[in-house]
Amino acid sequence: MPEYDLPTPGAADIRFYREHGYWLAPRILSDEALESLRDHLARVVAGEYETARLPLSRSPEAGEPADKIVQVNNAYWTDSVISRLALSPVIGAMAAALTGAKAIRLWHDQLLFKPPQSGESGQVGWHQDYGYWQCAEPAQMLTAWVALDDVDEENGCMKVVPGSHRWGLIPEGDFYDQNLAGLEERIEAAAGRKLEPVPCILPAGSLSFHHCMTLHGSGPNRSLRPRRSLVIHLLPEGTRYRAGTPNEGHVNVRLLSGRDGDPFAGPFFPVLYRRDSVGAWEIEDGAWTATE
Ligand SMILES: O=C(O)CCC(=O)C(=O)O
Repeated sequence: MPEYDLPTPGAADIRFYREHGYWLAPRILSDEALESLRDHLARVVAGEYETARLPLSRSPEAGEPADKIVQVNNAYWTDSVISRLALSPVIGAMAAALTGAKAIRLWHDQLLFKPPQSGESGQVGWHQDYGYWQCAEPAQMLTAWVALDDVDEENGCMKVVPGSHRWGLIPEGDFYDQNLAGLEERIEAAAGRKLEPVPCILPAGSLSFHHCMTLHGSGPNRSLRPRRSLVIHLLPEGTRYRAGTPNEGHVNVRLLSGRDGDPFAGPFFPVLYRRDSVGAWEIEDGAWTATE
C-alpha cells in the first residue's frame, strides 16, 4: 500500500517554481528506503563500489580522511540503490511538471556528504549551476536535491536566492569558494542587488528543486548530525550541445561526442520520465516506482 500520495506538483507549485526559481517538494522516500540509501551512501563514500564501476570523479579520494565535504560525481554508476534514486521516474515526473518538458533526462548526479561538525570545510560557495553548464542550452535545466537526513541551518542545509534565476548569469559565482561573505559581496556588486537567501529546510526523504540560474550555496555543518544528500541534475528533453562556450571542457561534452546543436541524449543521459510512457505507480522497496 502506498504510504504517501503521489506528489506531482500542482498548478500553484508550478507557478511558485517558475516565479521563485525553486520549490520544496513533499516526502517521497519511506524510512526503509532512507535506511538503505544511507547504508549505500556510506559504502560509496568509503570507496566500496557495488557495480565495480568507478564514479566519474570524487573529492576527497576514497581512503583519504572524510573530514570535509565529500563529493562523488555520477555515484549512480557505482551502486544500484543510488542509481534507482538518481533515475527515479517520480522525480522525473515532478521535473517534467515544473518545466513543462515532455521528457526528463539525467545530466549527472552528485552525492554530497557533510560530516558532523565539519564546519567551514563543508561550505558550498554561492553559484548558479548554469555557470558550469553553458555548453547546454536552453538554460532550463534543473536540479532535484534529495535530503537523506533532516536538513536545517544547523547542519548546513542548502540556501537559495528566490527570483535570482531572472538575474542573468553572474560570472563571480563559485561552488568551491568557501569564503561565503566575500563571495556574497562580489556577487552583490556584480548583480547590483542584495542577496536574500532562504534556507531549504527539509525532512529526510523529501527534496527541493532549483532552476539552473538560481543562486544557491550552503553554510557549515555545526551539528553532531551528518548532512547526506543526493543531488540529481536534470535535463529537459531537447536540451542541446552548444559548442565553443567557456564550459567546452565539461565532461558531458566528451561523453556526448556530438556536434554543435546535437541534443544531449543516449546512454550517458538516461531518461527518468517520458510523458505518457508510464501509467501507474506503486511503492516498491519503500520508494515510488512506475509500473509500466
Ligand atoms: O548541497 C549544497 O549545499 C549545494 C548543492 C548544489 O550546489 C546543487 O544542488 O546544485
